[in-house]
Amino acid sequence: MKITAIEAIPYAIPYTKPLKFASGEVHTAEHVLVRVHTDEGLVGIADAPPRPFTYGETQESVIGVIEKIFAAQLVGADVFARELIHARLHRTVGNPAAKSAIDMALWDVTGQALDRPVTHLLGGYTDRMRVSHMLGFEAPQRMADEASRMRDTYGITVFKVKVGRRPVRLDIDVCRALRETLGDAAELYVDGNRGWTASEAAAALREFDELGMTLAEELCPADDVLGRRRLVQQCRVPFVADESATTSAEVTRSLLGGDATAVSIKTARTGFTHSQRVLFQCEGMGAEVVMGNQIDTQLGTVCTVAFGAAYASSSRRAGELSNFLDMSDDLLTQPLVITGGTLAVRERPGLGVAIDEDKLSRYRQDR
Ligand code: MUC
Ligand code: MG
Repeated sequence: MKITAIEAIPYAIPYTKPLKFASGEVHTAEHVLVRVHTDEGLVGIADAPPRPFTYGETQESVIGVIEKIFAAQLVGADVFARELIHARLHRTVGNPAAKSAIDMALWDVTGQALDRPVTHLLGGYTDRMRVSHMLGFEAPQRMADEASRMRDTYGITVFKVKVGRRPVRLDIDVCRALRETLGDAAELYVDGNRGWTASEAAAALREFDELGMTLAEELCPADDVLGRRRLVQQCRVPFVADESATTSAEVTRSLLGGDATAVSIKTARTGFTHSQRVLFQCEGMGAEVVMGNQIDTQLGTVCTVAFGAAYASSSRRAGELSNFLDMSDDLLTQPLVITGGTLAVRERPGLGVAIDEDKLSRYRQDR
């Protein structure tokens, strides 16, 4: 089966509540829907969320690289020749969201062609994941109220708390309010998006220990090499590399260099193919993984849960699967449902999802 065309469609859907964190804020999902067409009539889909503040991609760059470079390299290629396709994509540096969307859309086609869900093709370990909800910057009481609402409405009991503000006390107060409101039954962990210096983060770690935080992610920049290494040595819980380790080579450097002891895997930036490589590498090196959220839509979230549920090691911890709840609308015909604090995989061929064409017409920005 051959690739005949790749569409890159820009669209914008506002958030009902913006997500704010140390490296940026997102008010509108300005993403790119990628559709890979084949000569057998099957069409694979995936979402590309540009994150200029982390990887330098924009909606325009995702569309540009797909239309000007990747389409010309891939049209005519065999859908199943995954290594050859990746070798061609690899000739261009960077552009992780654009490459990942193409990769996942091709897996979608493969699943449809074999009449099997992608999650089964990847590994088929389990049919659902526990959900972790990410709480963006707000005042302590508002964040505690949001967490209580998520617990009462969806049964979510795991929360990732965005930290990295100054003074450090601001975020300590938030974590304390969350612990007081949710009690010991809730799992809480923190993500600093490189907002603090290593010494600010070290002071915060001591308080986080008392509050029972279970993971610490990107509290200071990994480029502050020695400071970060000292911080990781002091950390009593797994220290997660997210944006500082986005390729398997970076993961190796990060784990061997003492920049981190655990890794966040985001299908939005490593697709399924490179997420597999990172996951197997982490298993081999004895590092835990967390399925992260790149502020994903429902389509992005379907991909995260399809991958996370496929393996024992990626489904052990709760996955970050709920940020789509803050979007005012979505493109899927059938919405995702979180119940009992879990999200189920789609048990249909491919990714098992379809785009609502009326909604796409409403939100697309190229017509
Ligand atoms: C995270 O884990 O850092 C914030 C920006 C982004 O790309 O992902 C998020 C969440
Ligand atoms: Mg992070």
